[in-house]
Amino acid sequence: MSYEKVGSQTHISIDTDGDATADMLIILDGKYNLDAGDFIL
Ligand SMILES: [Ca+2]
Repeated sequence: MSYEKVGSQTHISIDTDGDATADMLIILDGKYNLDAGDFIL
């Protein structure tokens, strides 16, 4: 899982099958500093 700030949003990319290509993208409206502790996966 990784995230990047894009403009005024934060994009979270999640690779669910381990092939190094993101399969899910979550877009947060706003800029956030995230870490693994912010998620329950
Ligand atoms: Ca993948």
